[in-house]
Amino acid sequence: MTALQVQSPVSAPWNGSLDSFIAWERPISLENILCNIGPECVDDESVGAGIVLASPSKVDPDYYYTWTRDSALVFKGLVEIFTRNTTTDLQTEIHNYILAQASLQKVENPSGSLRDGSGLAEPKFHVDLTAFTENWGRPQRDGPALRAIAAITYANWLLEDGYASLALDKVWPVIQNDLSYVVQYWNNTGFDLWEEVEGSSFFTTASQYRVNSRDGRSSKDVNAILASIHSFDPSAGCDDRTFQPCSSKALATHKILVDSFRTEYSVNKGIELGKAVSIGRYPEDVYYGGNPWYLATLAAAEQLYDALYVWERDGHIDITDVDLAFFRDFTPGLSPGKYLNDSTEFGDLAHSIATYADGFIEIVARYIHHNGSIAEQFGRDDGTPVSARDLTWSYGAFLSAVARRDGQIPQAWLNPSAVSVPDRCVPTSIVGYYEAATPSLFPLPDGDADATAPTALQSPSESGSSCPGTRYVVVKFEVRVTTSWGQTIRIVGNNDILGGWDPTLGVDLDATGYTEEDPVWSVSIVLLAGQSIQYKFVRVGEDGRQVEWESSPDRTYSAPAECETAATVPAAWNLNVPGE
Ligand SMILES: *[C@@H]1O[C@H](CO)[C@@H](O)[C@H](O)[C@H]1NC(C)=O
Ligand SMILES: *[C@@H]1O[C@H](CO)[C@@H](O)[C@H](O)[C@H]1NC(C)=O
Ligand SMILES: *[C@@H]1O[C@H](CO)[C@@H](O)[C@H](O)[C@H]1NC(C)=O
Ligand SMILES: *[C@@H]1O[C@H](CO)[C@@H](O)[C@H](O)[C@H]1NC(C)=O
Ligand SMILES: CC(=O)N[C@H]1CO[C@H](CO)[C@@H](O)[C@@H]1O
Repeated sequence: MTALQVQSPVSAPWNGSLDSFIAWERPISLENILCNIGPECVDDESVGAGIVLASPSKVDPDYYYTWTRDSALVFKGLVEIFTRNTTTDLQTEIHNYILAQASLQKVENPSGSLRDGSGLAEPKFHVDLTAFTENWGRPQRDGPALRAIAAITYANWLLEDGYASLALDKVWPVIQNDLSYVVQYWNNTGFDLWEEVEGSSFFTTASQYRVNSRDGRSSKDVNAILASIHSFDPSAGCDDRTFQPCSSKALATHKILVDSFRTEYSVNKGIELGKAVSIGRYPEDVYYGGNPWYLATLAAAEQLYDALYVWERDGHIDITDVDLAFFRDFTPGLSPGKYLNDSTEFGDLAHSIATYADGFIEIVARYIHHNGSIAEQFGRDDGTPVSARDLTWSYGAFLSAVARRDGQIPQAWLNPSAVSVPDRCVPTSIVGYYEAATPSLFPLPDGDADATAPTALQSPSESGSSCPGTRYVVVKFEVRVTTSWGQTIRIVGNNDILGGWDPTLGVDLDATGYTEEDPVWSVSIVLLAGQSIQYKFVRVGEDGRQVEWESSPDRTYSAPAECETAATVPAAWNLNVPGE
């Protein structure tokens, strides 16, 4: 592998016809993605089945690892391709991916382990599924959410096609851990998707919602466009709260971001407003010289195709003060208002914006390697491919952008009953339920739907529940105990999440509700329906080490086995009344 790949900036396939370019590049992209996934096409036995190499490049840069984020985004796209055309040979790859992720979830790593979910946010692993232990920007909290989205997309297809028991037995155990992670850690800071800045990343939060910064940058970052396209729910219209691709906020952001690159790169020189330009990650980027990225340029197109789909389906474009500047690049003098699909304005805008979107794909067509390979970046001055070759995510970005161009839309994900967001952000957290998923082979699909499927969705028999769907109970443990400043109350007990009686582990309670009159500490923990535990509270000193145990006998608790999904267990320190 050479350093900066010296490749011809002249692209043979580009002859001025976007349709023929797309028809040519689509199978190349799919094949090159599959060639970056173990084991078949990868010329290296150590790459596990279903493991996605970020790139085959081993030096300058060394991307010969598997990232949870990249793998999930790529597989979300492959699952979409499979569910649109189930005769494609992708199902085995999808199964391999789920099994590989089940294994990776269990690998102890520098971010932590599965015991308390902390290890799920480890951003990358070696290709043989061992932990990467060198310094890195970790944890990265978007990984579990994105992996859950990819797995849920496949599980939904299994459910719809009558394979409910496969969804429950093989896919749900992986999803369960990742969703547990999201409900527990969503409000913690972490490293952003570019692995450079620690803080609250919009992309991460948006990915987490689907299931502010202090970094010295302008805040213009293509992660906003990525958040918008990966949160696209065609049933949500142009909803601003979920940053849908056609929402006013997402369109205003699109314009500001794209315009910030107009003056940034020589390749964009002289290209006027309303015409596509090459897009990078963020204007201040210096990585590999700070170049445009293929996946960023493709994302700019994808957002517009998503928007066009919704406008055309709904028959109108609503222009507000917030996104007016975006639309005025195409029709100067336009006013805010609702433009129906029989108006000249609608027709003109739809046409111009489709051309604008195509322009971003044309840029990619011009600057990829002439054999159809897509690297990570292309030179800011001459469009020459730069950095890692055959970046798996670049191919995934190409396939999803051109699918949207064809009107192929993703699954809806918004809960239709979630019609409002709270006025105030409350950093609630629930300690999740984590359990190692046992990878076992998927039975080969024989085309017959599983006849016993519907009953498989009932609770597992070990929970003893007679309520279908009740598998988990959110149990709120409360203890009333006076503490002094700096002290913490922790719950320690006989299972993994409670630290196996190790007082340095266990789960800290929260003093948000603590007052002098009612000194209450509490924490919500997910237990299995019917699960029994033994536990005690400990008071941890200001130094974090000194531990004072309750003097009363061990407490015991059994979560409801029947139909409840929530329970509260109040207690007083050192007062364990049996049967309470
Ligand atoms: C581009 O090439 C394709 C065949 O690869 C051909 O069908 C198409 O007409 C060409 N377009 C132009 C503008 O030459
Ligand atoms: C589905 O995929 C198969 C195999 O790749 C292909 O031959 C067929 O044309 C595809 N069907 C459609 C409708 O795209
Ligand atoms: C305009 O939108 C409506 C839906 O609101 C749709 O039924 C109609 O077919 C659209 N007309 C055109 C010309 O696309
Ligand atoms: C395309 O060419 C580049 C540069 O020579 C090479 O690294 C890459 O493997 C080629 N891709 C394919 C699919 O042949
Ligand atoms: C990282 C993160 O999102 N932190 C937020 C947790 O919730 C509070 C609101 O109560 C925010 O202020 C933090 O920014």
